[in-house]
Amino acid sequence: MAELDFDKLTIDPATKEMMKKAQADGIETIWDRASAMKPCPIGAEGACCRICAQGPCRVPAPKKKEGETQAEKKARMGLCGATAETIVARNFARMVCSGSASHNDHSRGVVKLFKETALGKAQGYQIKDVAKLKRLAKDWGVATMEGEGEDAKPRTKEAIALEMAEKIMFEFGQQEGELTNIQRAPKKRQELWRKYGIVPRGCDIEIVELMHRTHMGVDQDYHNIIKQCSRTALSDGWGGSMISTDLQDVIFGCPVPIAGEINLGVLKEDHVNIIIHGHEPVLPEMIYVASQEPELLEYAKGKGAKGVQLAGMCCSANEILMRHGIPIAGNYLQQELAITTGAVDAMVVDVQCIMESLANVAKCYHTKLITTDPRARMVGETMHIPFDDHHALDIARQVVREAIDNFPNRRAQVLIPKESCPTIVGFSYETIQYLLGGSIRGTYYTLNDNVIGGRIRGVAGVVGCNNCRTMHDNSHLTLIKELLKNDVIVLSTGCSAMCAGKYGLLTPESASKYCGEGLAEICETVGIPPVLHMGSCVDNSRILMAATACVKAGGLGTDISDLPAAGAAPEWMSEKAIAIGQYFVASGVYTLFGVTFPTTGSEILTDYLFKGIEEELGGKWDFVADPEEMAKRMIAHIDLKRKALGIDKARERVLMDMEMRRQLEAAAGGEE
Ligand code: NFS
Ligand code: SF4
Repeated sequence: MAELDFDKLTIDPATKEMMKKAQADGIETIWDRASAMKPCPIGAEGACCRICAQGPCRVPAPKKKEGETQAEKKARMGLCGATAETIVARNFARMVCSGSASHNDHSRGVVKLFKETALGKAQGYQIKDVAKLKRLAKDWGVATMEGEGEDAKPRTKEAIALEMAEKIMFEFGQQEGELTNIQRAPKKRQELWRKYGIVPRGCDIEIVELMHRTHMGVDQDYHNIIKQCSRTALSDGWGGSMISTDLQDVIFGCPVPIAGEINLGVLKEDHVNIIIHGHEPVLPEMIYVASQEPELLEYAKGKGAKGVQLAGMCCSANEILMRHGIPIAGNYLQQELAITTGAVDAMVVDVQCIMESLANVAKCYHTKLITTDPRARMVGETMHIPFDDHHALDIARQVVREAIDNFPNRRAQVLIPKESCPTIVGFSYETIQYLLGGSIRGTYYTLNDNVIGGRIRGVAGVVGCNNCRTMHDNSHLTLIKELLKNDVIVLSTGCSAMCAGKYGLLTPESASKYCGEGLAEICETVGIPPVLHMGSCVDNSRILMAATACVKAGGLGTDISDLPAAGAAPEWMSEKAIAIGQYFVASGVYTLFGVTFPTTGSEILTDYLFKGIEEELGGKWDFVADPEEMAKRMIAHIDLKRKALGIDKARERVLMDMEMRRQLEAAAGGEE
């Protein structure tokens, strides 16, 4: 195995400790493989076309700085004549396709469950948030009352839900017209989308069309390809993802602030440990119910365990954390390491972000790797227990029983890192509205007021993955701290939110430690953390809704692109992140990615994404590997928007000196 310099790979002490254990136990992890295999430089810049069998054709960008001559440019062409622009745009488009497909397919499952729940056929589920159901019914044109005048009486929640489910399901296959949720966007934004012809017609059609257009010999105009990328990504952000978030809230309850804990230290040596890993909260909800049932707890005791400890990983973790306070074992890069503790009796997975290597790691310990989704099987799985919403609770009980049965089989030395950190999560769009505006006022105006007054300089969305090609958690944490110091409030989801939690930033107390004076004051008055955990990656739709609410509350312009706001995914790796980035850009947000950017093979295309597109849609992409520089650009952008709004009080960016940094790190409990 490779010699690894652990201090360069992660800032998380728990992760470091487990990396060392993995090495000692002879377990290969993602970092070993990363040191043995460098990324392909041509693929990394999107400059390899392999969509037909005459290729692969490689058109890497020239290394020299001065730019290319016309002759050189001509030479950079695939066999069919495809230019670097076309090739790179097509590759980018296919990432958008896959990312949007993942979210929209997740969403389809939730709609199906919603329908079955309305029909009373989904075992264990019910419609929990009736108030949200009724609010949504209005958007979807579904009546909440029946009868006329004096005789009018409320419809049952099941009747409302059933009619709504049919309407929503229809939008997946809809061939023309506009997605219903588009109407939620600011008016100006909707008009812009219509002007450019990028209002999505349905959830599926845009993905199919984009796949078609990136087939050999179809769309050969990079600008036209990116236009369809926007349309496809919007069908995710304002379509599939938004539908998922809404219906998950209706079935499982809309998140409200709740306490939780995060990092590998949440596992318990004397308990049966079950990790739920993946993305769809559908089965995890029932596993949560099953894990609390007295019979199963008795059964666990019979096997010598003190109880059952459920913990989440990746976005499934965010979902059950923010609804039930179930602790999180870690973010994306910690999945192999969780098993390495030797204490995980079952790792239950569904879809997305699940490393295939888990099968090998699980075999080295006693861990049962249980796949639950017929769409995502693993050759090395211990068993497959397919989820079925008609028998969800029974299936969940079976899963928990499998884990309990495995408790006596632990064989390796168990070593659980001590690190875990308390968090307050569950800041849905509705909760933020309530906390800031109160139920009477019911708008985001208080937030706007503080932005206008300058106590809050701006709003940042910091989201997305971990990536083994960059130091684990470092960019998230550095970026977030810089933003807070400069009075920029942070909205976070996905693995980034988990990172914030691990270093203590999801507690109200952290505000006085990390924030500039203005932001600290607001957080203390309202009693919120300076980083608001808004959920999983499909819940980035909550950020779109929050941004829209800011626009509608008044005083900060008339479109999302007017807001002093920016978004970032400093450690992204997944295609879903690209889809999310594209729908944020198309919604008018300046969006920065770290690590690497997949279009650098074409200067012209990259230029368009980083500059030209802003003239059309008001948002644009950017790429910065260094998180401090990223913060600087986000803040500069926020200041620019403040200026345009005429609310630019002279404010200096606070630069952290070494001493401040040391103090912060000591406070966060980091090792460095
Ligand atoms: Ni988002 Fe969630 Fe994490 Fe990235 Fe994967 S878990 S959906 S894709 S890695 S943030
Ligand atoms: Fe090469 Fe054109 Fe085929 Fe792509 S489509 S592999 S550029 S010949």
